Amino acid sequence: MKKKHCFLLAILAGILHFGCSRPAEPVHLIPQPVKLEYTRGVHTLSNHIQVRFTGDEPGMQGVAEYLHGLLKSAGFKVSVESISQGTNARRGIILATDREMGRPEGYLLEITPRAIRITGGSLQGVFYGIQSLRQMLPPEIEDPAAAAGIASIDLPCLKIEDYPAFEYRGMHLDVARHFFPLDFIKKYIDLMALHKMNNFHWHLTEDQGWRIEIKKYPLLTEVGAWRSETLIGHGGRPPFEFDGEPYGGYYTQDEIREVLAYAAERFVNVIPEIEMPGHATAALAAYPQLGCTGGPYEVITRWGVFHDVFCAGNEEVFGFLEDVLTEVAELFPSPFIHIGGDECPKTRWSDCPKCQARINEEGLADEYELQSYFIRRMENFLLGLDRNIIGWDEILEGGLAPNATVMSWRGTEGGIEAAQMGQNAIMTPVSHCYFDYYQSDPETQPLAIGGYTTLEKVYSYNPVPEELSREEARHILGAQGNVWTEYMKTPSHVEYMAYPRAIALAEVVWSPVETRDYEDFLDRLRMHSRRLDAMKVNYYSGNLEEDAGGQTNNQP
Ligand code: TNX
Repeated sequence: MKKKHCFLLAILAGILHFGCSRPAEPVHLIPQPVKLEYTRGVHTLSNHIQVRFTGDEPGMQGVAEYLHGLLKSAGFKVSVESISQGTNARRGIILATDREMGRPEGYLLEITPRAIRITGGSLQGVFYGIQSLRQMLPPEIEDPAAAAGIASIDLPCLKIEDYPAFEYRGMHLDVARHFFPLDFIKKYIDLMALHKMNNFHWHLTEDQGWRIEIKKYPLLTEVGAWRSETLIGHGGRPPFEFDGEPYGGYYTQDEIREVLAYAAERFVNVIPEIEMPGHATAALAAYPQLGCTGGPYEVITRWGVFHDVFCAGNEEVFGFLEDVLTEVAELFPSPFIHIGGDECPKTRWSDCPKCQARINEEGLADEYELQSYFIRRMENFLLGLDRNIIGWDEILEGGLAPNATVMSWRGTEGGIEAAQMGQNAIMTPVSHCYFDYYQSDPETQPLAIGGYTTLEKVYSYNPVPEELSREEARHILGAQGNVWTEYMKTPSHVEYMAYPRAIALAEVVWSPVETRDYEDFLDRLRMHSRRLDAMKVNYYSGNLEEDAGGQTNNQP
């Protein structure tokens, strides 16, 4: 070849290498970022990637290592190095924080032909920038076996400016009606993080099982974590049919610490829920003296609301719950602890001399005020441990505890009432946020509790009720999807019910309401589903199959 041609070819190769004009696939992110602008060029990630982080930021090394882990599973060689603040690094993936940004969860992500720069309002913001980058990498990176063949990845140059609409972006999981293994809890948390969700509400105690080890009260798990059998089919009315199989399980405190460490690496706060005064039969089966009648009680084997609850007149009950909450608070760093408060029948209290004596001594009007007395006492105790309570919206009845956050589930009214009183609320109304409800024609679906909440309906949700003024609306912290598991026995069934509805909710709580566009969301979700496939998530796929009319071949 002539010298001149070689020279031209070298220039051409140079242009290609620096990617000044090569097109790359547009990105499809969920949740949709606040601002995304494509710039000229392509950034090519290939064999050796340098991750550089500002060294004097505590915790940044952990975030850099997390990114290292992601890229390593793509099969790349990665080095991680610390640089001092203010160093003008020009190549590699550069992680930094800028507290001046004023939005701790926000980030800027800039991809140029030479560098990828992620600047977060805090480490959490950097982490969310990394999640956006993760969603730009091929889905195979989620599955190390498939990722081995990736030689290089072309990313379009762009600039993203992003931050969440709401500070509370939650998913809940009931591990009491059915119990789920530790690995699945971690996967559930990782999926939350992928979609920039930040609060995992872990529903740990119920009538049908107590699932957290409490050192001071071993019978809670020796007795309370096990039921003799489980209802078959839908448990509306008798006659009931049972499977005759003992069922149970619980998490040790070490296992819980393992989950908390995993969640902390992903900036997911874990809120434990210890139910009181109702939904507590499993605890009563272990320690019958804590109920009004003294028992005997059995761990419940079917679904519903049950009459035996913690006695509100017995001091031993408060001592017991304070001990339990002390261990819980030692384990969980969460600023919030959920104390339940829902569906507490007042029948036993009406007939109980101790409860009636308490009503008299405290000058309470009725059993509703007795429930409020109960919750306020627990709130006071937890405030002493520097924690705030969250309770289901029934905690408004008989008077709201003064620092409580209300989880509005029976509708939006509870949240509206709390916000109008100047107290915080998290929206989780059955109408839009119950992922145990049918998501498509029940004829085509596995047995569920009832209801009908499609993906589109979840996507249409606006957590701020119209009734609120701007000032009151500030008390709406965000929203949460609830996954009650009466009718879900396996992790794959939980995934089938939770996904993709949880992804729609993730966009509702993160992206500005003005950017909401269901068709566009579906297009992005179709692309995104390849990542879910690589992560082996058993999401319901009926929404993604054009003209399928809700029919899908996949099942739990
Ligand atoms: C109501 S939501 C409950 C749960 C059930 C759920 C089923 C709430 C605070 N209580 O105990 O599992 O309905 O959808």
